Amino acid sequence: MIAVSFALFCLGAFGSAAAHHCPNDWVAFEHSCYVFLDIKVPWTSAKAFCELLGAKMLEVESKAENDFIVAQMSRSGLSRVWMGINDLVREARWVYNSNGLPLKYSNWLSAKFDNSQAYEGGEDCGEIFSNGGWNDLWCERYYQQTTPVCEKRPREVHG
Ligand SMILES: [Ca+2]
Ligand SMILES: [Ca+2]
Repeated sequence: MIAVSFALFCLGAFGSAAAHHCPNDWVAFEHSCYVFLDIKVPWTSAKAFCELLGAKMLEVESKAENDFIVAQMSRSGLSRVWMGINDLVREARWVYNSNGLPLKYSNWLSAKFDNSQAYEGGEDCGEIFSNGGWNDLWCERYYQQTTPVCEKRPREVHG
C-alpha cells in the first residue's frame, strides 16, 4: 500500500512538473495559458481585463497557435476575438502589446486588412475571425462581436 501510494505520488509529482499549471478555466497550449472571456468590450477594456487577471492579451506568434485559438473559438462558439497587437504608434507597423516588437506571424485577410478610415483615423487593433483570418478593427468601435482572450505563462512549480 505504501509502495503504491509512493508510486502514485511520484507519478503525480512527475506528471505535474511536466504539465502546464494553468488556473481553472484557463486552457494550456505550448508555453502559455489562455482564457476566453465571454464579454463584448472595446480593445482597450479587453486589455485592462487581461491585466486585472495578471495576463496580457492574446499574442499569436505561430500558425500552430492560430490554429489552437480557432479550435477553441469553435468549441466556445465565439465568432471574433481580440488580440494584443496594434499599429497605434505608427500606421502599418504592427507590434505586440507586450514588447512593442514586430509580429512573428500574421494571417491578415486581404479583403479586411484595410485600415478603414471611417473612425479613429483608421483601424489600429487586431482581431481573429472564426476562420482564422485576421482583421484590423477600430479599437473602440464595432467591437460588439469581439471578445477578449488573455494569455499568461503557466505558474512555475517548485519542488
Ligand atoms: Ca492601422
Ligand atoms: Ca479592417
